[in-house]
Amino acid sequence: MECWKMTVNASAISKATSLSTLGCSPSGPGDLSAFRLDNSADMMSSKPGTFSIDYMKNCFSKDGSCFRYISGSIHYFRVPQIYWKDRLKKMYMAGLNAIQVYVPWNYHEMTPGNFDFDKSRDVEYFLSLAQEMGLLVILRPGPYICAEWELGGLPAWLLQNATINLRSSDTDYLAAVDKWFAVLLPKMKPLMYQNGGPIISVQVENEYGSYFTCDYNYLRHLREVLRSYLGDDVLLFTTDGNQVQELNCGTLQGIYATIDFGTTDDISASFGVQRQFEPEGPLVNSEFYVGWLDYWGVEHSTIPTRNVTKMLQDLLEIGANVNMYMFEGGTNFGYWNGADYNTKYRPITTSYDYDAPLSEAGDPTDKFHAVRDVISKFRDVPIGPVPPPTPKFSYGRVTLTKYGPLLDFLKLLAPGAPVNSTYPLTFEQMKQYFGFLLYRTALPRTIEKPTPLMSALNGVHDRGYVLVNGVYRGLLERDNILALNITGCKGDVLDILVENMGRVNFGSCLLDPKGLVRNLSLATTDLTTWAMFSLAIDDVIGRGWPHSVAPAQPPASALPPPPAHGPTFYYGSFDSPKPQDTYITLQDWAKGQVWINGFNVGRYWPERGPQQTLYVPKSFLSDSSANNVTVLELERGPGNPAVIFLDHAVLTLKT
Ligand code: NDJ
Repeated sequence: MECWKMTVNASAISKATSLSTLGCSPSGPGDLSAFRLDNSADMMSSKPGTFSIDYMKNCFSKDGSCFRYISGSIHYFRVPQIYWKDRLKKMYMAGLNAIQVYVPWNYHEMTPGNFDFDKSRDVEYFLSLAQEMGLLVILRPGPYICAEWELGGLPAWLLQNATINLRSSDTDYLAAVDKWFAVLLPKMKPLMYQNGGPIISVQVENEYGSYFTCDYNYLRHLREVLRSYLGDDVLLFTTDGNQVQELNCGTLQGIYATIDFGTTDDISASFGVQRQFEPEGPLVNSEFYVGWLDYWGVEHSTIPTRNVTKMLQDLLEIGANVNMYMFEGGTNFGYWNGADYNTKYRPITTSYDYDAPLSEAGDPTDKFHAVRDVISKFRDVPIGPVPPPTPKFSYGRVTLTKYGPLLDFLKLLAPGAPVNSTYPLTFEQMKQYFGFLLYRTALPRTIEKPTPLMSALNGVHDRGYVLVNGVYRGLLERDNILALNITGCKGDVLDILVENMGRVNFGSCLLDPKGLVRNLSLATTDLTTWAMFSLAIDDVIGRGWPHSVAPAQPPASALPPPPAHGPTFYYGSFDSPKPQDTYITLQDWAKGQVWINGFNVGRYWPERGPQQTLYVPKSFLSDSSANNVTVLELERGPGNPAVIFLDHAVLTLKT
């Protein structure tokens, strides 16, 4: 796999352009009052329903008057639908006048040609709520969005085409993009500001200048498609890092160039770079990092509030437009997290708390109030109480029962015949895009002495749980554990349950197929004659299994002797007559996936951390019947299996 990354040389940028020459205030950066938003100006506007750039006054022009946005990012796909209004209200109360929103293609077109805009995917409803709340919208429809989201928002089914060149003018890729935009953009058109809706501007691609292809024809194509659906008066913009070489490849004539940077960057140098590409027009930091993302195995990221408020104040003082990324992070429910690849595969946690002003569960933090205080110096923040944190409840300890090893339920989980192939097929070739796939073969010879089962070419994407004749032998892990000693007799069944931990969303290694993507060998012998079972675990659990059919755990005497380690299902239940948000924790467990009432809450991995709890919104719970908890533990469950529901999140590494 060819991996290429743009090197970023921060020192290459001259600081010659000082803040005083950058301000977009007609009266100079010292005079902050010039930037106070004055809604009455909108009432007297001479060009109602217009949103454009005033190159003379170095500002956006809304209805004919200078306008500056103070915005925050929120992703509807990471927030339970019942809470959309609550989160938007809190953002409005923080003093924001806009939100910035990605649209993840893969969330809406899970399989080619099947589009889903219902319920949690109802982006039009989300945007109309924003408008109701008095928030404008900066829309980022991709098609690539990055965002620590599975494959940066691109559908994994694109990878069925082995030669596809993502994020380029490759005709196969563009044909798929065009079909998607032909569905999405007509839905966005009535929501454009020019048509009475909240969308003031639309981003083209995402930080395209950091991607190696540097294909202007691709950007040109997107520009034309966006214009053709949304109108020639749509304000298009790009966002890139704050380095010249990034804007070189990421910008295009007719699309306004903006940049992104965080609290450790230099405002003056950064905007100096924007000014090289946009000598006039508003200064825009499209992603001001007020927090940061988390990887499994790395301490929870935090950005100190004082650094955020200091830079926010500086940005607002010079009249810059700013979008805070993220203002509300939310959760990568299910299998939706992305990953980075930077010498090593680094998956993102289920929590996307992001140390944002609103916590993962949408609660105002100290950072929220500090940010609101800064904003209040520049515009009137709405009067009235900020909505309080949503109530949390600690449902306590819930005992689980071991239901049985995954292999015992193969007929149920994989009702169709397995696919046979000499060499292993990937998830994408199997048309299963998420979750778990089972690979089965037979040992080609008797191995008495421990012999390495090897993934010499690092081809287990991303974790493989190995069983011989149903007995768990250990695991292989991408970039980490490439060999596992096993023994067995000729003809013994070798099973490898492969877990997809989320596709790479950033950098040049976007081609990140899952499963056994290279041959496995037993010492030097390549293993062949595979049977592959697509597992519909989520469908089956979504239909109520195993609770719907589960007998109580067999009496202890009838249980087979341990070890019952390896991929195993557990189940249990608890009541919540008055459902409230809660957090589930699985402290003595190793690694796995949790469902509550069929909702895939996400991945747990307490040993790796930092995330120790999973957010369970009250909408996943029932007020009238027992709540079903289902756990798929992949390595080893505890002796006394139980989960604990807490009333607070724990996102820090175990000490
Ligand atoms: O546009 C990107 C956004 O979607 C910019 N970011 C954000 C980080 O949260 C997010 O992905 C970057 N991501 S630069 C790459 C992180 C690599 C360390």
